[in-house]
Amino acid sequence: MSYLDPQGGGLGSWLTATDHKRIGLLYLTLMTVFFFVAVGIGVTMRLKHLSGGDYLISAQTYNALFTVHGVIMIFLFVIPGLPAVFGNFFMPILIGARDVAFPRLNLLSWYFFATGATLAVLSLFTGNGPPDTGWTFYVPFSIKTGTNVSLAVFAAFVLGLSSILTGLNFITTIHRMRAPGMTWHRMPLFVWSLYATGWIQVLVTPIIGITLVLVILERFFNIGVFDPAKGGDPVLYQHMFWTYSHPAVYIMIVPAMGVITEIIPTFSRKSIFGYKAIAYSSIAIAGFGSMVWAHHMFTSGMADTADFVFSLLTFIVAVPSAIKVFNWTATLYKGSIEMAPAMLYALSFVFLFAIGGLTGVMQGALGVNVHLHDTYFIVGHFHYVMFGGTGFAFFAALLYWFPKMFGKMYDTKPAYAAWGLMFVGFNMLYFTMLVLGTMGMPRRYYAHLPQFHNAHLVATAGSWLLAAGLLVLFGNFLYALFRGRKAEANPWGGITLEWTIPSPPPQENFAEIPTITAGPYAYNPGRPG
Ligand code: HEM
Ligand SMILES: [Cu+2]
Repeated sequence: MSYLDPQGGGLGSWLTATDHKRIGLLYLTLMTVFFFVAVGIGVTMRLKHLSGGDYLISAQTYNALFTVHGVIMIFLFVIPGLPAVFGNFFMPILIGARDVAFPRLNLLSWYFFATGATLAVLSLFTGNGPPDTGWTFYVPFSIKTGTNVSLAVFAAFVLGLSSILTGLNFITTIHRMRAPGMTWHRMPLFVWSLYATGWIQVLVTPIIGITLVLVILERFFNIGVFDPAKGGDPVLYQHMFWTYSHPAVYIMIVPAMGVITEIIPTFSRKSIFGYKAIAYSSIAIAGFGSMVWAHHMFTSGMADTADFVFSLLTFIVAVPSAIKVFNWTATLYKGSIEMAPAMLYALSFVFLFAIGGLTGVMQGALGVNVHLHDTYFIVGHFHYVMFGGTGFAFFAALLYWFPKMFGKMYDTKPAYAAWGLMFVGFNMLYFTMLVLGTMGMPRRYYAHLPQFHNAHLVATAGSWLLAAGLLVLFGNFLYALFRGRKAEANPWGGITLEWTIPSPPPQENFAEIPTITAGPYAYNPGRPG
């Protein structure tokens, strides 16, 4: 019996599910809905820029839209996305376990997620208007504005609890529940990436929790931690915010790199090049990534020494990422490459993430940063990283694992067409933003000067192609769910554990817990896998 078969009670059996696979799907469902809402908001913001002046929506609405768009995309999609959906579904299977260490805690994480999401939505319709601070909730504006900031901040706080519980659960599971013979160095690299991510989630998320609680206390009781009029310090807020939020970008990107590391060997029919370097570079990124937060604050006021140290550390954290790119390329070299849709998205990840990473290194340079700070360049950069990186990895993961998760095959032709639309639209939209930024177009501006208008038109047209591509991609998945032909156990010829069990997986994953005798990517016997 597969995990999808009804266990009595229909919807009720899903909402009380403790099976890690069902919980993964609960996250996927909710997340997809929010993702499309936020895409709709993004497209609306772009429509506004069809005119340089007053058009379609008011300036105050624009402020609310970019806040809500950012909050949903960051806190409800890219941060939780890969661990909550694919980590939950596949990590136990990849280590040969029947579930995570604490299945009921896992369900509780989902409820925290759903509650946080609901509160975020409520913040739009209650109080004095939707929050208009931007997703960073910077003080002093966030303590002065009359809009519904307290509820939005509280929503983010509850989402943080969800993230911490997932991290704890994964770390414990990976330590305690590996199948016999699965040593640390025989663990699939996606599992390594989730392990590194788990530590970031557990160690830094409490910091944002405290920060957000302080904002609420400041709003209700004027305690004066951040308010300079009372002896507080607004720059302290930025330090606390980024001490979490920079490492949070590694909560997004490290599991994405893990996904890519599973896909590339499968479609190159080669074992991964430099297994240990990839495993330990995840840990290195988690470590160094936690020490670079103040590169968001070069223009906020710090001592020259501090500026220098944070700039240097920012350059250093690029090294472990570069190691991975090198190892992926070396894996492809002389591989017998099959350009399946999942592989195409995975390779696009490498390309788009490289642009995101390089533009990040540019901003790590002090002089360049002063010029680019708070321009569209920043918006272009983080969309390359988060959307081109984590987003494309999310789609690659869906294309790779969809047959396993649902037991259905999708049509590859629309998947290729979706890729074409998305790839062209994406670069039209965000590369143009990089150019606009260097020309001096500030971010979060409602209106723009005439000299920026043509570029804005290109970006807006790009947003249409991108959105069309997303609709084709997800339409194809929906169609496959209902009409797709039955998937085999191993449609891509993968050799990690999930491909050894039926599609969709049986309720307890394995009839018999496997015994592991080799590394996870032993495509070339005789060589160390
Ligand atoms: C079709 C897809 C998308 C479109 C058309 C779009 C468009 C936009 C636009 C126009 C802005 C406002 C720029 C400004 O005024 O400064 C923005 C901001 C933002 N977007 Fe997107 N976006 C899309 C997808 C995404 C995705 C997938 C993510 C995350 C993975 C994301 C994360 C953000 C964030 C964090 C902000 C910053 C909000 C702020 O500055 O406070 N976006 N986006
Ligand atoms: Cu950062």
